[in-house]
Amino acid sequence: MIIKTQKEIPSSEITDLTVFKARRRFIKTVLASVVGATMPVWADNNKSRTLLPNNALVPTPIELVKNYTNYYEFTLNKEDSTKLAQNFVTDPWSLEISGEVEKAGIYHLEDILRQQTLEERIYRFRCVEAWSMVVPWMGFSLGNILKMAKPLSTAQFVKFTAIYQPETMPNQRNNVMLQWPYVEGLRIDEAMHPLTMLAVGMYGDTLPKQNGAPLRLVVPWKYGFKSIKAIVKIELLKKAPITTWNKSAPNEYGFYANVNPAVTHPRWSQNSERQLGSGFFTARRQTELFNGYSEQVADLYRDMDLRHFF
Ligand SMILES: Nc1nc2c(c(=O)[nH]1)N[C@H]1C(S)=C(S)[C@@H](COP(=O)(O)O)O[C@H]1N2
Ligand SMILES: [Mo]
Repeated sequence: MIIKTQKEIPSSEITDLTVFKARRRFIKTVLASVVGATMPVWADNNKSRTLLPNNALVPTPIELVKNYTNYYEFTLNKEDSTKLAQNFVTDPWSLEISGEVEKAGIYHLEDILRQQTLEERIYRFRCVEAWSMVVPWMGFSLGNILKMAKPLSTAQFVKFTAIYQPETMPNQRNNVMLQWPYVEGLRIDEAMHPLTMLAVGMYGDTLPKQNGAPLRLVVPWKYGFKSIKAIVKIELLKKAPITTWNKSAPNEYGFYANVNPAVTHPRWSQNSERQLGSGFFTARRQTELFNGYSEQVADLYRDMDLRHFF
């Protein structure tokens, strides 16, 4: 199935983000591994861009980002998923897009990638457990592929479902920890927001398996658990989906999960965060409302009580 080439984000929508042309190397490395080496479309595609916020974020060292992950299908231990995820099968991979859309379909990841302009975006990433990092992701706006499916006016929410692969995922096999598969959701305007991306790479390379290969969501103004890994299905819905963490502990994990220092989690103050890679004696960072992306996203919530809709 062929997806129409998407337009780049109009610059009016990324006002305070500076656009840079990314190095060619990014596309080549990512696509050689994701799509296979014989993809002339990509070799000649030099449209990849870097979106850098003005304050020029410094990425967290890659070794930390790769070896300190939350991937509960494999383990509760942040170090062990690096090894445990290596048997996980990511190729071939298809993505179903269905629900309240005109054009539902099942797409090979390769076909999707062939039609997308990959961008590098350096985003802050804040886990609800009060640690944070800065990651240079490679990917494209989620809105690009939602528009391609032509959402109906009845599409109010988006549900994301991660893969169910119990052969390689111990906690699925043993049916422990959470209800599987992992499910997340966004409101349609959040999903269409230009900051919301689907990532296929990071640090100029393919996404490591433990970081959510081959396709994950990244929503930089929300707590990390919203950024679901290993997505196989995206459904547009009339009503809010039931999501994994919200269902498992509704008093702790709201559907919105916007980063907000004023809304305290029962087990963690959300006032400040430990920055991965900073020295032991370095001061914690003061957590910012919407993880520092207020200017871009505050409008989405202008009439909402964020304490109630946490
Ligand atoms: N499928 C799936 N997606 C997931 C998770 C998970 O356990 N399974 N963990 C979430 C949590 S709690 C966080 S903080 C981020 C972690 O992303 P990272 O491991 O790449 O840092 O992924 C999120 N996405
Ligand atoms: Mo998290």
